[in-house]
Amino acid sequence: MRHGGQILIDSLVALGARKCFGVPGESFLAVLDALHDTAGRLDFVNCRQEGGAGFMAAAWGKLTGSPGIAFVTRGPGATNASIGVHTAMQDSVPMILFVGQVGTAMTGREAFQEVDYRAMFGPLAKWTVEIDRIGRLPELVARAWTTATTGRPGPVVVALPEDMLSARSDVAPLTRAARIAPAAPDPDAVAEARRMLGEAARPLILIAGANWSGAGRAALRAFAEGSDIPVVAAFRYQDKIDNNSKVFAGEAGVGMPPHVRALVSGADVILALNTRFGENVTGGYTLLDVPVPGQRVIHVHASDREIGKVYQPALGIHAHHDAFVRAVSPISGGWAGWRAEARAGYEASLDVPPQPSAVDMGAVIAHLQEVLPGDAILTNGAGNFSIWSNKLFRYAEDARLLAPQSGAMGYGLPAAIAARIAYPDRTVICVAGDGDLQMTSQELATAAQEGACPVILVVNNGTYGTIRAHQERHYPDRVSGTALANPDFAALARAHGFHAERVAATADFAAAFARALASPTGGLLDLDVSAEALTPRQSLSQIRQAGRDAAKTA
Ligand SMILES: Cc1ncc(C[n+]2csc(CCOP(=O)(O)OP(=O)(O)O)c2C)c(N)n1
Ligand SMILES: [Mg+2]
Repeated sequence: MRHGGQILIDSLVALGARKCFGVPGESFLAVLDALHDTAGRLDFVNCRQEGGAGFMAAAWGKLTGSPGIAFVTRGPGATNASIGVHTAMQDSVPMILFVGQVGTAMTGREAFQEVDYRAMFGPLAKWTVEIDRIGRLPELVARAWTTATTGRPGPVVVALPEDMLSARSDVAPLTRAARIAPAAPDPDAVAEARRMLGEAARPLILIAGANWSGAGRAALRAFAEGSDIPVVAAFRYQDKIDNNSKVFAGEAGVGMPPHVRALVSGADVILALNTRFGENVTGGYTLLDVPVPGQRVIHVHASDREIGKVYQPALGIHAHHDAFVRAVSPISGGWAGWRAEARAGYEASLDVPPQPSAVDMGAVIAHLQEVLPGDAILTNGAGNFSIWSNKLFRYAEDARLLAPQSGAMGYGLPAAIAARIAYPDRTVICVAGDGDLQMTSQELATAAQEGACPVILVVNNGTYGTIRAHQERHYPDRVSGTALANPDFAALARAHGFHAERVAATADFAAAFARALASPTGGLLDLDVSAEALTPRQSLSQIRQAGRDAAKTA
């Protein structure tokens, strides 16, 4: 006989879970008890806030392809963790959030910290379940795992009433994970896709999603390069193809560069691989018409629920993108000129003028590009600062970007910690805004406790700059609710054992970065960046002036 906590934890070990993230709660003591016996096989990472734990689990899922596991307590823990669930959903990455629940004898009375999780997480998660019979624990945990990882991957929430964990049962835990071969495309559909692409004058490949295998990425590159078709990556998925490839043409995300807009709207056939047609990739649903775009879209997706969700494709192929790119052979369409023009647009977009700032982020990114190892992992949350590491850093074959499609501030630091835990030998750089970092800066303590400290670059401009920019554009000269009086970030990091420095001039960055990188206890560099340098090509004053001009003509 085992208690429910043991049945659950033994099952997760059998499924392949190695780490779980969370904040303890009295609602899942039996789980913590079971984890006492799995040290070194399945470890609990003690976080400081469930939002951090949720982000770590979402980032783990994105980076490893295996569900990121989080355990949080009922009510307050669940509500804190919900940001991770939302982010995993928008990112389409596998995650399982286990939440405590009141005992089944008192369900529905609004008992202490009770929440109806099916109602709460219904629209946030891919699936939510509450276990109400201990004998069904293995069945439902297995289903949670396969649901999180198949089709369009996503977050699953599993609620665990206290008595489901404390009761004992002789039900056998899971002993292995299901083996599921990815859906392969119908050969006729592959031939049809080749024929449609062959007829195109301006074909484009649009890639998205985290769940690409190494073989899939190699096949994608071989197909695109062999056919001379430009590749655009959806918002924050530019790390899925070597940015040095002659076919890579940029990112269709927030602040989409004009050459990418022109590519998406000007293409006549778009091969969309694993793409969820969200607001950002479509330029607010303007670059492709809803529901039938002028471009002929070939939409390849492993989930039937994504095909035709927004756009009616000219050809929908219900198959895994990895399997599709392995099945399709290159086409000679005479597109070298079109492809070269797309590439030239991307390369020109990397050229930025010197910035009006003590520390010039253009120079910082150029330095990172020079010194970071090829398999570095970069992370960020949300804010204008992310333009630098998202749009202006070139991701080589093995480099990875962990950045939330949900636009959630605070993701960067927890994601960097998860990355350091998943890959202790890789260099992990968190690029954070001053506002962004303070959403989850308490996780500095988690990093230190785990010995999983990244290097953090704080783009410190003393403002919620993104919102300030919108403010000046729409309500010029009326700054409201966007100024930040910040703590001494270097002192804060030092208090957690990090090596930390304030960098007040561009010329000091290289040496400071070398010291931060060399520190075994992680590093934080507080960069003196002017609010004037809010975007690479338009200063805050210019944004304000444009706002004033618009107000005058309105
Ligand atoms: C959790 C969350 N809250 C609020 C927002 C709205 N928001 C988007 S960017 C931003 C400001 C970011 O400030 P900072 O991190 O300092 O970056 P900056 O724009 O100054 O570069 C805010 C408040 C958000 N995206 N996520
Ligand atoms: Mg800021």
